[in-house]
Amino acid sequence: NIMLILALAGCCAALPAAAGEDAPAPQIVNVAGRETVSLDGLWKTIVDPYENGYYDYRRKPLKDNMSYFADDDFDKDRTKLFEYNFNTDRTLLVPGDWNTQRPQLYYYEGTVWYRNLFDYKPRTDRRTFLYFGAANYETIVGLNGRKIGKHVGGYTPFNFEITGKVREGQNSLVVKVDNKRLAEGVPTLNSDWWNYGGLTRSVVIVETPLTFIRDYSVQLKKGEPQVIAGWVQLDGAEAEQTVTVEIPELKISKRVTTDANGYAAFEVKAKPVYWSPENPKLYAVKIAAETDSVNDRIGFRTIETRGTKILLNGKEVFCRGVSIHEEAPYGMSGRAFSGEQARILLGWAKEMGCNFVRLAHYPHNEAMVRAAEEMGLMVWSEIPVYWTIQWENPATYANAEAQLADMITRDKNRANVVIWSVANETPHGEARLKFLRSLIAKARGMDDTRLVSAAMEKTRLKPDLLTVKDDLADLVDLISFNQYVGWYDGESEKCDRVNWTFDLEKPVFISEFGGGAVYGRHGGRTERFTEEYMEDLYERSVNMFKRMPGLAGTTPWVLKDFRSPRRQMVGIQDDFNRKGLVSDQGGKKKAYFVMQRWYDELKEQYE
Ligand code: GCB
Repeated sequence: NIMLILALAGCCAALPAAAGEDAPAPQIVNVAGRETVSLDGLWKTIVDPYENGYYDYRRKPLKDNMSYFADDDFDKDRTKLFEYNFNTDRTLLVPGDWNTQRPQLYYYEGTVWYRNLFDYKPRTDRRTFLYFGAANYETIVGLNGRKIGKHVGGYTPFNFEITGKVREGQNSLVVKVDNKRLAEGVPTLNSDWWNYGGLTRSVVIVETPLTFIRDYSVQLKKGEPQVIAGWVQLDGAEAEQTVTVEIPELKISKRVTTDANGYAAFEVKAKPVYWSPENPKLYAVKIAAETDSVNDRIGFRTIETRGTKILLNGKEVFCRGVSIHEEAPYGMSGRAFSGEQARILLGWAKEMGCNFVRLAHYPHNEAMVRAAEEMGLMVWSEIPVYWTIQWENPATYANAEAQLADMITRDKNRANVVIWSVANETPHGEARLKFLRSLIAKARGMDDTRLVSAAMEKTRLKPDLLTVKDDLADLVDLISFNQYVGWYDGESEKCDRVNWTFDLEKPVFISEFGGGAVYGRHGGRTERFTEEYMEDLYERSVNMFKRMPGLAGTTPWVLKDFRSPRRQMVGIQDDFNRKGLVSDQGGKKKAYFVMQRWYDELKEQYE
């Protein structure tokens, strides 16, 4: 049947490249602990809203040598027609979002091309990878005129192997970053934070031995706090090697042999001093194979729930937290990426009395998690499954699961990370439950040592009696939910009237509450957007929490005012969600001190 053959041929021609062909290589962990060459700095850029450098005028993808990946220009041969030129175009700093670097890009959602010319000297005894801390949202990478891979998702790291593709002398690295929001994306079209685009985290070249230690897990064994357990994963032809896991301070030197897949698991008895907010103890750990070795600093602790309590190292703990967006402090604004920025943000949390932070609503940069670990802050880490994801779309699920897996892969050795969260304020329903059930299973399958949660929503039983009624609550370890009594739900006095009841025996965790105020704007306690309203709301909220059965933690929304396109009121919001306890310029609002006083009390009570 000729028609059928033609139809099939047509269909196949239109099929995207086989899955996996241009997918990133498996994630390399602890990149900071390896031989790297930074590609950070000023990159040449081309702003390309119509994707002219990628599609022809029939909207068919251009061949590499016709696209901007070719990195040709008019200066090379002035008899040829070129309508782009990286050399004469403008620059952007990497890492960094483009929105806050160039006024014309403030609201921009689309493609920007980045180019970096770098010199390199390949070595026959080394493999070479290109590692991106994150780029928002879809990234297509080209090297020396050829596309080498693609990644989707704005907040997780990815790396491509360029061994044999990177050449001696000058190399042209061209990256197409597109932050268009997509209905099928994770997050989807709608959210409440700025869609910062660009190469938002560092880009580095990672050099490894031919067979190298790609990944490892070194943590306390589930249920056995006197046993350190884990595994090592080699990558390369010499898969079978002797590997030693050394923790000199604990006098541990454990030898294992990797199998034909380069994998070995281990267990060793140990009596570490446990990591805790009061004593964020980390140990120097060295993983040494025959062909490679990696150093890290790793802490050990247990986290579990018993009834309505959260136990850290077997002891009841109240999570005195705050939610944080990954945005730079002091009006530097834009996406945060550095350890310095992390220490300022986390310093405000510490000063408020926190022992915990909720890193909302996506995985933050690794420097943030590591700074929190050193400063004694437990972490709730989440993926951007937010509001209305396409629950029935298998590609959306695969995307969400990949982001979850990459988050866990990157941060599984961080003792301070105690909660993986899979969703925020998602609408009830069968498809959603199935989607989230699979994500939860994935998280537990990869890591059985931590708690799994989701930020759910409240349900009203009677006008003044509230609860959480969500099938998801059965699947997660906490009854964690966002509630805005006194802001979206009534006036602040409502906090005095409502009571809460929960039918599950699990710790209750308020993952969000609060309201907005402009720093320095004053008025009566019932006038919205004044510091007095916000202070009053926080005082009443705290009183309400004191009556809440099983409460084990709170992370008010939010540490700092953050940019959001949903917040348009001029003179008050000016594109900022004003629920920060600290203003975007670093001013502490009155409500900050309400939290500080309460957290001081709680510290006394629990320590
Ligand atoms: C929420 C969301 C958070 C918003 C916040 C708000 O429930 O989880 O992302 O920013 O409310 O301010 O409305």
